[in-house]
Order: sequence, then C-alpha cells, then structure tokens
Amino acid sequence: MRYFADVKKPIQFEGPDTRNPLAFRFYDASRKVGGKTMRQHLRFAVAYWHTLRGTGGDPFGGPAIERPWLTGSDPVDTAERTLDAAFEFFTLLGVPFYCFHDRDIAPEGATIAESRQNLERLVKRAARRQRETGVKLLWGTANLFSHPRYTHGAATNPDPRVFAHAAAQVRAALDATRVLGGTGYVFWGGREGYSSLWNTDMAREREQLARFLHMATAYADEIGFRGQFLIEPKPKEPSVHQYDYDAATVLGFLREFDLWDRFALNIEANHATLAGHTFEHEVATAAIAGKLGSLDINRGHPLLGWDTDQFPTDAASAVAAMFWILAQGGLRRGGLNFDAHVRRGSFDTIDLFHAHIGGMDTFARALLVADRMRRDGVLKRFVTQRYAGFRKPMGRRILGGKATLPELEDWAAKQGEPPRVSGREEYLENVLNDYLYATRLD
Ligand code: XLS
Ligand code: NI
Ligand code: NI
Repeated sequence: MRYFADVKKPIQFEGPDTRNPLAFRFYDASRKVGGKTMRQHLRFAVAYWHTLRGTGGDPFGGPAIERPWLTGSDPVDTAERTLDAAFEFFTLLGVPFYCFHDRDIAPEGATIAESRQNLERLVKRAARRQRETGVKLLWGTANLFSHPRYTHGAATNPDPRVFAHAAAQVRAALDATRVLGGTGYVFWGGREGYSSLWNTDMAREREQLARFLHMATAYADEIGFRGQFLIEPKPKEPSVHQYDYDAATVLGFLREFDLWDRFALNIEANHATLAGHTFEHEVATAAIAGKLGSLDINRGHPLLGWDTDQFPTDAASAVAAMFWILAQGGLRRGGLNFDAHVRRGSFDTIDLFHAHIGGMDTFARALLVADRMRRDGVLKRFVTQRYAGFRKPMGRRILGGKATLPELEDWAAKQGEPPRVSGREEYLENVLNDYLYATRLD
C-alpha cells in the first residue's frame, strides 16, 4: 500500500533555481560543509505526533484532516498502518530520524499491561522498518498530558497513584527507546505546572518532579540506555505556569536538584517566543552552559499568542540557531526535530511534503550562511574587539577574581571617563542581511 502515491520518487536536491515544489533547493544531503555532510550537520527528524497523527484540531474545533492511514476501528491495526505510512513518508522525504511519544505509535490499553503489550508490538514493527529503511529514532518520550488522569499533572500530581502511572509509562517508553536505539529521551512537562497557586504546593511539586527525573536516570542505568536525557522548556500551555519555564529556569532546576550531569536541553523555537525570548536567546542560553542538546524547530504566529507549531520558514532566526550550533561543534547526539504541523486548512498529504521540504531548505540554507559567516569571521572579530579591555591586565584581574571594589575605584578615578563606543547594531544587521540575501552560497 502506498499512502503517498502523488510523490513518485524520493525528494531530490535540484538547486536554488528549480521551480519544482517537490525538490530541495538547498538541502543537498551529501554536500560537505566544513568536513561534515549536511545530513550529518542537520540531523532532521519528523515528529510522529504532528505529521502522522495530527488531524488539524485547534481550540475551536476537532479533527478536520482525514488521513488514509488513520482509519479502521481497531486502534492497534490503525497504529500499524500509521507506522507503515510513517516510514514511507520518512523515506520519500529522505530524513534520517523521527521522534515519538509512546501513545503516538501505540494506543493506550485498558490496563498498564495491555498498554505495554501494544507498545512492544509496535516497537517490534518499528525496529523492522528502521532496519529496512535505515531511518533511526532521534528521541522517544511519554505522553503524560493527554489522558484525563494527568489533569493535575503527572510527576507533579498531588496523588502518588497518578505519579505511579506516569512512572509506569516512562519505564515502558524508556524500554522502547532503548530497543529502537534512540539517541535521546525527552521530558517535556506537559502538565507539570499549575493552574492556581491556591490549590498547589509548589515546593512539593518541584521535589516530586526532581524525584521522577532521578528515577528515570536510575532506570536508564539499570537497562543500559545510554541516550541523552533532555528537558524541553516551555513557559505555559497547557498549564498557566509550567515549572520548566525557559532554559535559564531549567538550568537552575538541574543544579538545585543534582541533575546537572544527566540532562541537556531540547530548545523549541515556539516555546522560546512564548516565554518572551527569541529562539536564539534560548539556544544561546543552553549553549553557553554546555547544555544545548537538541532542537524542536517550528515557529509561532506573531499575532496568535499560543503554540501554533508552524513549520520554520524564518531565515534569520534559523541562521542564528545554526550559528550557535556550529559554535559548539555541532548537535552531537541531538537533531533538528520538526515539532510542527500543517495548518487546519492544509489537509492534503502533499501539504506534508511542502511543509517539511520548506523547513529543511530553511535550515540547510541557514547552515550554509552560518558557516560562511563563521569562516569570514566578521562578527567574531567585532565581538572580540568589543570586549578587548577584558583581555588587558585589569580586565584579567577582574575575571580572575583578584580585583576588589576599592582597587577598582582607584583605577576608575585614574582612567577618567571612559570613551563611549557605538554598538553598531544597525551595521551588524546590514552585515547579516548581506549574508542572507547577497552572498553566493555555492
Ligand atoms: C509541546 C511540546 C511537545 C514535546 C514533546 O508543546 O513541544 O510536542 O516536544 O512532548
Ligand atoms: Ni511545543
Ligand atoms: Ni516540542
């Protein structure tokens, strides 16, 4: 059965001049950029939940998209068909990875045991498809937010019985991720937050969450899962306030609860903007802490205040993200996961191709631009020069922890009023635009 019959062959690179909507303009998987291929740099992943299971629901209406694989009355059969469609899609698109929640690939059963059975059955099938196609699992996760039992949280639920259900789910999801060779495991705190502080013991809930994460790492050690644990910050939605608010909050949480060595961050563009930051701010915050693990690439809509999860098309923001990724020497075990879905009105399967092709090209082009900017060194030189004073003797004394307030008072008095130096922001924006629009990338 072919679910994507209108795509006759795998999407090919045709270069920037092509007018073929089913071709890449910039994503040339085997093209080398600074010693690595684009495929190795970008490590694209398809998000199973949106691309295979998304049906266009929004806060004002239920499903509006029909998929030929989401049919039939037996949920396990449907899951098997969906899996086959998934691997057909991955192969046609030419992505190396995918990501899933437990409940995306296998339906919840009537009991914990039945849920586990369903998952194991689909994991076997996924393992087979992975072998056949060479597509790999970037990361797995557990859906701890859709079922009504998690209304008041999963790990942060006031009832330990709910906590235990969440524990069972994470255990099974970790087993599944290990069997499928996932390079990571993500915790996004779907309902780990609160709606009203009047009914919430915030101190206790944060302790619970930390305990939960410790249990997960302990279990991973027990089963020999060596993947990277990731936390994905998000400030709100579905909760009014989520404990994993933003990168800085999560870094503080990891330090406070002795989780620092075991976790890195999975930064999502739309979560950054919901937190009142830019994507690059969040990427940079994680990177300078040595904790930039992986990215969920999407974007919000500037006029809608929620997690619209649109496909990434913003060149400047993609360049900034790639700039930081290159600066830290690459994504390593992480990847670029399309946590994005087509709009409710884009209900044809072909729309899924347009969406992913556009996202892949945006980031492939961003990689070329960021690499060129780095090699030319213009921005680096500017920033280095700007902080030059801190490489001189007194600057070094300050950073080395030797300088004191009285000493600096004397020094400041001797130096007199420092000259004021422009930050040249507009000039730098022009430089960026030169790279974005004027520089040849071939
Ligand atoms: C929701 C999150 C979710 C995570 C995985 O906003 O982005 O999709 O990436 O649970
Ligand atoms: Ni999100
Ligand atoms: Ni996400």
